Amino acid sequence: IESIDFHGLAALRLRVPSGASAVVSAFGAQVLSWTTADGRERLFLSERAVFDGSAPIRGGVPVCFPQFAGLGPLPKHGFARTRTWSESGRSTGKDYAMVSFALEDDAATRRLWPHAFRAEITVNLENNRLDVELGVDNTGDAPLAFTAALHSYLRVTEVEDSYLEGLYGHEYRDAARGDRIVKDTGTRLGFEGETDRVYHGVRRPLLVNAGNLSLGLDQEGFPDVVVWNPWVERCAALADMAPSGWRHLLCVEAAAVRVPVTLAAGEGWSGRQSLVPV
Ligand code: TA6
Repeated sequence: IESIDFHGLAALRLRVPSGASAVVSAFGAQVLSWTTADGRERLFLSERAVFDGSAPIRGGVPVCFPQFAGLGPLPKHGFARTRTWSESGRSTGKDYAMVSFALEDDAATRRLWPHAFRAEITVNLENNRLDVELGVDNTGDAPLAFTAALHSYLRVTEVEDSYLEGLYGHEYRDAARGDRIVKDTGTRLGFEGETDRVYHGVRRPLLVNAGNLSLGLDQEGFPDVVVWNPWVERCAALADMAPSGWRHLLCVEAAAVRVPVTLAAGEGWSGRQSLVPV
């Protein structure tokens, strides 16, 4: 584990013996790169991403907390992705490298969200997998509720040639089509236009079929899966995306969206997303 400067941001680079590596910035506690042992970058990071702290970083694994999207009064996707977190632990072993970053409430977070909390992101890199875990503790004396997501931007060669498998039979809320509730009846989900869905109650592992960038995904604690691609027009409207950026990303997010997580005073919760090359 070494400290590096990543586009002007303080970050840590994790390496393991297989040659796999990952970069995590303190800003947002965000994984910004994950290269597998075969030398392939597996995460999408926009070539126009902003790294000066004035905006969330477009790509990698942004942490959405304590609010997913615009589902409440907070800034979109909450404040965790635009705050600088503090390193709270690191360890390495024969075949893993792990770092944690923590964020606690302060005057600025309490102005937006009147709760005492401690959130922690733990990134564990192994020879052939990456695990990202979000832990949240209610450190106050009243209950709190939040929604959250690990908004992973997976790199794909061509999204139009990619498929997502494992969502058959699940219900989803289709945010790209008026928030309709739909039941998925296809064995694999292909991409032919703007896609913005929240799948509920997903307990099976998923497979992103993307040629030599294919990945298995698994999650624990997070009940929902969000699938997002902005496609041509929405991508063009995003200042921090190149016009063709949409082609090379597929967001598959481990999320707690439909039912907010409620924590009594002193209670904790955690959710994890695991990415495994196949
Ligand atoms: O996770 C999907 C989503 O909520 C979409 O609706 C889309 O807006 C995306 O996140 C990106 O949001 P951002 O604020 O990062 O532009």
